[in-house]
Amino acid sequence: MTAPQHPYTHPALTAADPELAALVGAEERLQAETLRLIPSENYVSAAVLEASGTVLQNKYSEGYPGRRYYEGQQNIDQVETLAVERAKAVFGVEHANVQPYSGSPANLAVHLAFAEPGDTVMGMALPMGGHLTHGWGVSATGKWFRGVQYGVRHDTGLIDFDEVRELALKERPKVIFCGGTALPRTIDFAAFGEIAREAGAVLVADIAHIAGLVAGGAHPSPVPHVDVISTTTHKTLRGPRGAMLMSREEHAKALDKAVFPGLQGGPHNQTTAAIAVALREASQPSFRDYAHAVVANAKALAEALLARGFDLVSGGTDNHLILMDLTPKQVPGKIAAKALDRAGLVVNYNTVPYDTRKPFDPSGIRIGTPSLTSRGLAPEHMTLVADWIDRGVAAAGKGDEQALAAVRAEVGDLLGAFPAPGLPV
Ligand code: DSN
Repeated sequence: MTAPQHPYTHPALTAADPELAALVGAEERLQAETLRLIPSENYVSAAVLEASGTVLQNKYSEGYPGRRYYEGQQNIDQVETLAVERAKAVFGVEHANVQPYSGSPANLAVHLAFAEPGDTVMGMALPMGGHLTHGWGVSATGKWFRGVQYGVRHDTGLIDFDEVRELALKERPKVIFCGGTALPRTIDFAAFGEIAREAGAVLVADIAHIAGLVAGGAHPSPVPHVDVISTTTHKTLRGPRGAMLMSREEHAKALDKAVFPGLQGGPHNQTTAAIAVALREASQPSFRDYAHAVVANAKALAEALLARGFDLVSGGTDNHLILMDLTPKQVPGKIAAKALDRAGLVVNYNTVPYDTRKPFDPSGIRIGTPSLTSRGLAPEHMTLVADWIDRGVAAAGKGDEQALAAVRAEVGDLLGAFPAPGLPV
């Protein structure tokens, strides 16, 4: 395996805190030398990285542009306005709030805007591919609100819209969430829209996973069908760790009030700046190519995995994500994920719908193609990636560390030719 040199590019940090600088350097090497397959992760550009490490960090800005509780906002107001205007242009929405600290507070803000504590909210069950913050019991959204959950069909792994409609009409939730964290298929926003209108609910599309695909035209947009869009900015959108809420003008005030002062204090201006940069990148023609390449890679990888006998939830993928049930391979998800990590393939273990195992030791693993596409890997490389996963899972079952080391060497060899954005070379 080639061992590329990664000299520290953080001289002040290295001088002030060598221990911490060494950890940052080690993480840079890890991200350079491993194939990162976690579908919610990515590599930001050097420009996004620089924007998020600026003196904007030093400024308090409670409020919104032109309506702040602190002076000295001459530049910050323009930064936030730039981010907002770019979000509106990229996603074709009337209103954008770029202040939520991350996806979980963004979704809590949506609850705050449209429901009272104790009200019923509806989302996809976490073990079916939904998100904690869509009313799942262990989250504040499930403790302070009454969460009811829909799932996917056992036989197809797809959402059953008859079930969703029946539940919505029976429970009359104030808010319905669609979207999630382990959904390999296109979300039918139009079908959710019809149901939400019939039930009198506010429909929220959580597009955190697919925001970059929507921006790049590789997944249908929720805009004509939903009331609110919630998204993180750091997954397929390739921005900093942050979030946005978007809507038509009629919901702007409620959302803004819920984010600040409802839930948060001062926005993280350095993150707002980096979101603005990421949105500028997402508006370029090359980002459309990126979004479509993410999907092409995922489809090629799914085909190659199916050819090797893997059981994919819903039989494949339409987007960036593949959910694999390893039950037929007789290797638990956690054991497979940890072995693949030792082989230089970074994945996460995950429940699969109707999992008979526990969430902390489930049957599946979840993989995705956003990061490897950012490095320039193409469909022709996906046979190799599937082969490594196949060998890694087989080695996990046998405890064959030599086989894992062999895969790791091959991964390093290939990745040497595909430097990751934003990392020192
Ligand atoms: N962001 C989610 C994911 O990894 O998909 C978890 O909250």
